[in-house]
Amino acid sequence: MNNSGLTPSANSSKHNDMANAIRALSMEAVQKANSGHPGMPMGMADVATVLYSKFLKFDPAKPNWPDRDRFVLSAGHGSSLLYSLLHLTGYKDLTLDEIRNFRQLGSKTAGHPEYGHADGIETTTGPLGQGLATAVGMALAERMLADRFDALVDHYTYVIAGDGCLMEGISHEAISFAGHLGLSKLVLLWDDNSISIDGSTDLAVSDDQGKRFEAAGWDVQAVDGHDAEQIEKAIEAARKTNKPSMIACRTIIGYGAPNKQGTASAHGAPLGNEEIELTRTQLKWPHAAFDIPVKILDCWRTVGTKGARLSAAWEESLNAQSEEVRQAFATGQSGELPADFHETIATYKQTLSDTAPGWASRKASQEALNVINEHIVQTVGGSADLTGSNLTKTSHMLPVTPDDFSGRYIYYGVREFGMAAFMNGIALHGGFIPYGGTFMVFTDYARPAIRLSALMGLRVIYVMTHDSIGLGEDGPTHQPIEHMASLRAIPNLNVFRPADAVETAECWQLSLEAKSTPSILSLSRQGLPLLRLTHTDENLSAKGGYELSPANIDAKVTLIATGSEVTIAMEARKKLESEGIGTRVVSMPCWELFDAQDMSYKTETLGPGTVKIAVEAACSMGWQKYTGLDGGFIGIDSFGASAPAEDLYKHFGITAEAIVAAAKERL
Ligand SMILES: Cc1ncc(C[n+]2csc(CCOP(=O)(O)OP(=O)(O)O)c2C)c(N)n1
Ligand SMILES: [Mg+2]
Repeated sequence: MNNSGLTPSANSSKHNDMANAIRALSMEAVQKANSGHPGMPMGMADVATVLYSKFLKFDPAKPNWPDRDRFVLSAGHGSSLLYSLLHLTGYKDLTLDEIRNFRQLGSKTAGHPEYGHADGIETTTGPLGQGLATAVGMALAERMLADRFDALVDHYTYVIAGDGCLMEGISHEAISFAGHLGLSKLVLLWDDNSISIDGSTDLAVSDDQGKRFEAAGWDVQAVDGHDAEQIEKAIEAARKTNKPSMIACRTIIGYGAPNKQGTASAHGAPLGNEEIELTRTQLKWPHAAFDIPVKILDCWRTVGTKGARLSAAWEESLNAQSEEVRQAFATGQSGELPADFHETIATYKQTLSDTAPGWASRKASQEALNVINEHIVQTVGGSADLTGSNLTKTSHMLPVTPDDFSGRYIYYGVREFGMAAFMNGIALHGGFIPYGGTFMVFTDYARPAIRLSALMGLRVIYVMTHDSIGLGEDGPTHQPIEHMASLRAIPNLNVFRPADAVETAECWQLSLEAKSTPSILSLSRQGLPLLRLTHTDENLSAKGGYELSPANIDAKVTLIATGSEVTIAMEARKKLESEGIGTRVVSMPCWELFDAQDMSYKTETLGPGTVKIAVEAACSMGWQKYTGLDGGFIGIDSFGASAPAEDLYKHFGITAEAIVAAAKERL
């Protein structure tokens, strides 16, 4: 079977048995589900066996032990590799029944690894390349937390990535950023099998991956990915370098399946019963399906129990810390906010209502952050090269640099997708609350990772400024139109568009309090007058929408607006009321929170029996759920244009006059 010159027989029989247990479980689970990817787990079984048995620091009995090594299966289609490892090493969640139930409804063994379904799954993977970028975020968080708690944090981040992960554009952002920061405790094991779905990778790619990584500042090695000794030596060396490490593991996809190995046919389909029998013979694995002989299972369980000693030692070092240090560490891990956080924001809101600043909401965000970052030490800010525009950096924040990880501000560079995935990794790692900014229009560049923040239920806060044609001269490439609607379409994502400085503070509070929901803060470039002149301690944005201004006379019209257009709605209200048409204004900073209110609150707030006009400098999609088919919409359903903001608002008809006309038309 050494059709590529590999010498697996040189491995110890114990190693071969352990690796074959992974191969067997993986091919059998895929066969039983009649779907899945046997090739990658079978090809990487030797590498995974060496990694888990010789290096990975983990304790299945304490799966969330903060100082465990992180293992990320970036090639998420190979999920059965991870499930096999978790089962074999003794994670309680991953019973043999779960393996048998691979890919079935309600099982913990979904088609791709899903964060939160079972202990030991450190992140959701499947969208290729993102796992690698998420792992970079984890490795960065490790360095930063180690800087703060050096006696308590010292672990590695290991990634298995395939050809697909390395072809994806985000791999460039991830590799480049990790190399720049010198994340030396990041070890990437590349499943170098030269096969992807369409066939040989040389159909589409001819990069010299080693040179590519080297150019980005990584240490690079290459090994026979079926030779346990070579793998072990390479990982050993990788752990010692002062650079992130990539080990190209030359493997045969579907290793052991005589007719399918080394070909794309092993990638993503069951091998078939006949081929499975031939594989058993070839691997000298005579055991029945899902039967792991006790002796081999024992070897694996011994690997699993080794970690207990390490996690206990870690507990001891935790207990040896001062009460203050333990408390600080625990707070970071729990992600709880200070008990007086609401009060702090309320006090700050009072000063806003008193002084009525006319800040752009991006500026209001920075001012809120001045209060927040002072109060919550876990926040870590950043921007994708738009710090001065996003206003994400507060005065006392020092940058994170390759030589100093004590800072709280990350210059992510022009890497929006990377930034979002790194923030997912930081949030998953624990100890920090990441927020990061770019222009709202470039949520498109970050979207796949925003989607995973939402799917995983992570507290990641996206500070998205320049949120409409109100940004002016930069023109239509920079002016978001469909972005609010497209982001609102993502489940479990709170999309906030605050109207003034008070609402901005409230939306920041809500973003931080939402421990399992990411948030988008959609913020204006242009100045906005303060509308909330009467202070209340209550966070009015918490209900998503509320009556900002009642009608002075019998209400005939309800204007529902968000962000910068609330000001315009307030102007229109004044005009309508001066003509004897009672008009209410509802500010709606967050659809998702409004939708979660009870029906009577929603109906009442939307003004039953009144003419409803929605106002938002974005596309109309979705607004009819509040206005009804007979309601009106003032916004923009085309691309914008390059001109001063004021001219654009007039040109596209987002004006108080247009609102008045739309209301009157319907009365
Ligand atoms: C972003 C993204 N694009 C496409 C896919 C579909 N897909 C799953 S695996 C795969 C090929 C991956 O090739 P490789 O990483 O070499 O895996 P191998 O075939 O070696 O297991 C593709 C295109 C995906 N999961 N994610
Ligand atoms: Mg491949």
